[in-house]
Amino acid sequence: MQLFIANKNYSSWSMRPWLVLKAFDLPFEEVMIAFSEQPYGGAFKQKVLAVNPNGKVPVLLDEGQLVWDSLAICEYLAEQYPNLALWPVDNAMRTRARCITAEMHSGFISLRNQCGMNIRADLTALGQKLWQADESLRQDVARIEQIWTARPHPDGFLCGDFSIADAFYAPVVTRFITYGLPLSKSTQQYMQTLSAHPAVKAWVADAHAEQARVAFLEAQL
Ligand SMILES: N[C@@H](CCC(=O)N[C@@H](CS)C(=O)NCC(=O)O)C(=O)O
Repeated sequence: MQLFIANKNYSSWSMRPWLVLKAFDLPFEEVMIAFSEQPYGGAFKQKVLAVNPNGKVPVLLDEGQLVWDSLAICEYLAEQYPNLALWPVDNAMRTRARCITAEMHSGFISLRNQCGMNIRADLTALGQKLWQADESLRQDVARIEQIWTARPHPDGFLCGDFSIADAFYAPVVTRFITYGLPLSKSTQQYMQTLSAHPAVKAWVADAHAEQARVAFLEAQL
């Protein structure tokens, strides 16, 4: 399998299926298509379009089978590897994992728009301003905290063992760190648990090692 992704510092959608592949030790080759200076255009767009007609990453290529969109990729992997618990085994837990993953995939627009992923940056000053000014951001964070607090064990993952659901919330953890948002003790504990997962550590280390600074993805201070 080949997983096409963009810069690890910025590409939150790429992070999600990459974490799933890594966490479950699935065999794959990572193909990085770096963002260009033109917003989602230039050489980046040309290279992505050569693989994926929808022009976005992440995209998975598995022996000629093209799978695009982070959630479809994770569902595909869960089907391809039914013996691995990419989704929780327990029925109720699996349903919850699917619901909170779908909620992340289609929601939290304020958090996503206002606090773009930027693992290397320290944007705590901006985070404080946004927190004061934007009620919809505060509402997004409150809902995420509610979801995270409902995890079965305080020192565990969202639905038991690490699953697709945790992969979907991992970029949120990096955003909460970058923007220094005020968070409950329980939320901080989950952030520590997820940040200590080897797959998350590997992605974050790679993001720090990247050199490219992409102006249009940097916050306008
Ligand atoms: N819903 C898609 C979103 C993918 C997405 O927006 N990817 C960004 C990079 S993080 C991209 O390729 N953007 C290019 C564009 O919007 O033209 C998914 O879940 O994979």
